[in-house]
Amino acid sequence: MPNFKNKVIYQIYPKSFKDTTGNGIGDIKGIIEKIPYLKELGIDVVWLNPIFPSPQRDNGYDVSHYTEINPLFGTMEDFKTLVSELKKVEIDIMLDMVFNHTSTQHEWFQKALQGDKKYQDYYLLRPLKNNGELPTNWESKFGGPAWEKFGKTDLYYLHLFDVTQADLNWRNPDVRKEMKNILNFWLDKGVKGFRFDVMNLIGKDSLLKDAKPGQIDKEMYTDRPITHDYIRELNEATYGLVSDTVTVGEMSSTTIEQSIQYSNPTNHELDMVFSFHHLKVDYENGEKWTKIPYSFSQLKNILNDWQKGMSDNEGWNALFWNNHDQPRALNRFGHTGAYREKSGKMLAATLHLLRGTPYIYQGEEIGMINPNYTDIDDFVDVESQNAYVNLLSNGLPKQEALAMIKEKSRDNSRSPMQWDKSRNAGFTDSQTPWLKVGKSYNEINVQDSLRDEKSLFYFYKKLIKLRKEYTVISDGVYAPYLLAHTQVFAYKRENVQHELLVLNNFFEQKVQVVLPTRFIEKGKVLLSNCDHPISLKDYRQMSPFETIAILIEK
Ligand code: TEU
Repeated sequence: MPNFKNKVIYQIYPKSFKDTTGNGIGDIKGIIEKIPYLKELGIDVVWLNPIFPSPQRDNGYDVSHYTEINPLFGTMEDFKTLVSELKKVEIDIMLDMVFNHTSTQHEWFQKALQGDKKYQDYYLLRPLKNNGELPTNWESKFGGPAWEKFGKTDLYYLHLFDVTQADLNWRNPDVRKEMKNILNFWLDKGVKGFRFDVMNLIGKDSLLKDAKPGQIDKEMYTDRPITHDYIRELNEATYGLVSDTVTVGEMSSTTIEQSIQYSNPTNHELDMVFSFHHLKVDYENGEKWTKIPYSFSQLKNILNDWQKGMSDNEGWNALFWNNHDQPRALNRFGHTGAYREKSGKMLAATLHLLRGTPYIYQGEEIGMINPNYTDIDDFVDVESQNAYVNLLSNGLPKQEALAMIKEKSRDNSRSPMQWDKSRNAGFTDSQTPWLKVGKSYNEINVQDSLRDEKSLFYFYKKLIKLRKEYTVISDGVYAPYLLAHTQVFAYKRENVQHELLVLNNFFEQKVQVVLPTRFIEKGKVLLSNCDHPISLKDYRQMSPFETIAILIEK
């Protein structure tokens, strides 16, 4: 079995994990301090969001140097200590490689600006059209056009994200060589994993064309065929040569078919992919800055399609509810009141028992919820700030625009980790953390979670352990069950030794269910989030947000 199937990956947002210097910003020493906590949870790999030098316009996704450590977070010595201390407890480290674009502060872009032709060919520079329009009609994902004037020249550079994030020209072999050198630099430092940011956007066509009326512009640069060649090239020159590496590509608006290609082992590209369709089920007409309740049937159908599609074709999913770009899953699909922990357990079981490699985003394991900021100035994310301005200029009243940002902002997940009940939740000694601590830290914190053996934390710990004990969880095939049910998400997993049935009630209402006779007769309860013992013979009804996993030994 490949190395990544029975692993669980924990995502750390370094800026918000633990501050040891008192400057209000988390750091590498803070992560080192918390290694015993990670060990207690039982995870195998730690993914760190970008820790490289960066002007932090997009919190490190605007990299200005790929082989150094941002002094904000510490030194290269600190990093080496982190790697070796993690190694002592058998945890590997995964770095976040932002290879689609660099910061405009990067030396390459700066040299290009000064007229150096070699570096100008590192970026996507184009003249205006004959009619004076921008080179293409593409929009930046953070709002506004995707082109910006290139210094004093007549050219424009492409930036699919912020204006300070200039897209790289992967058609240039020198750019690809730089990327390989960077990966090998980190592999030599003992790094075992890479998360590749928006990896399906790197391969642009040689001729960049307008989206036609009615066409979505992202089709013009997403999943272009050449992308697969570039990834294979990286694989064969870098991580593919090192044993036990784990790679995941973040794929923006991708398809199942493409993701099979990216992750099928015979293609030598990546181990797995992040896709986002299941987290757009509360977007009205695909638009993020809207506010509607999520569609359960859509959520279930998307997850089922991806599970089946990938399972039937040897693709591999990265499984996640949360990350640094998403509001907290409990606010979207669970409950933030009385059923917070119970619904958290249900969401955790739903995800960890699916086919794929689960990711836990810091704080998810203690049931953190959105920070409930009340002022627009509490939000710092560039995307949120841009969106607020746009919403206002579209005529939305201030209160409504704020309500929208509160619900959808990426800062919802970026608020500091809640360690204990002390000031600023034990995250920092500074008066002013870089982003405010969530209002809930008196009720939701690591200290309390560790004291209660029934807490969500220990439920996650159990799920991680089960994955290592049962290959049906790490490697079994997936099949849907009760697909048309309006309240329950259920599925089966199977391999030569076991059959596993998983039922999840996504609602606060109780619900009747009928178990297959085979499971009533031969099954044993492997996992449940109910306090009382369960008799499968009398099992007819699921309580609010209940999860149950039933195992049959073949
Ligand atoms: O995100 C890529 C992406 O397409 C998003 O998920 C996007 O940030 C979000 O949906 C906007 O609503 C990656 C990183 O995860 C993100 O933090 C960066 O801002 C982005 O790339 C640019 O590097």
